[in-house]
Amino acid sequence: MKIYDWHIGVNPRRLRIFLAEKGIEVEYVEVGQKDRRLAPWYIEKYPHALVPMLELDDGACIGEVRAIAGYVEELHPDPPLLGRNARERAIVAMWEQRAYEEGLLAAAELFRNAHPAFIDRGLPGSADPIPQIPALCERARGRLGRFLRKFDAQLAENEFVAGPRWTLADATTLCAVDFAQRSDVTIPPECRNLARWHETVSARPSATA
Ligand SMILES: N[C@@H](CCC(=O)N[C@@H](CS)C(=O)NCC(=O)O)C(=O)O
Repeated sequence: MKIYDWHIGVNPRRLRIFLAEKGIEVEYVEVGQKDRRLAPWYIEKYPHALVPMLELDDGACIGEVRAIAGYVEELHPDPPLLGRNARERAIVAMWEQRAYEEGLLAAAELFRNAHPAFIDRGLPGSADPIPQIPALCERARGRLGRFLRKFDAQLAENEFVAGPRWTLADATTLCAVDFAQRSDVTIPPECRNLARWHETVSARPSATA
């Protein structure tokens, strides 16, 4: 099995962090180009035109970080990174989805509607040109502010995002916070719980995967 990767992409990083925490070594194939586009041969092979993508030895192509993580967790249950029982799995899924929708997608909205390299690629995964909408940047900043404060409150009560153990929800939240920083949205000084958590998870070897 191999993973099609884009070293600068936030979702590929989300998966690499998860796999590093699992302690699994996988073959990576870089499909990003210098012009910040995916290689044409990859888009032909995988018309969803998104990374990361896991290709199994039988040729099946599995996209979406959550789907790939679920597949890996089933084959390699230790350490459990999606929850150890039904209750924990529900809580991890809930916070992971919030981190994705409220954090990572908001950071992507800000980045993609502002960066000159994405002038006609306001959304990923489409062969059709999608113009940027600069007005979305302001809305995205508001979304990110609410995300950072919500997760700060959650981390006041919990060591990690979904409870006492590191899970995929931490990988997604870390990627969202770091991605927001690329657009100069930083952790507000009053969000001390989030800052404490960010320092801890950033120091884990997986953070540089
Ligand atoms: N929902 C997908 C999101 C994947 C995604 O948006 N990937 C971005 C990189 S972070 C991408 O492939 N972009 C291609 C492009 O911008 O052309 C997942 O969870 O894997």
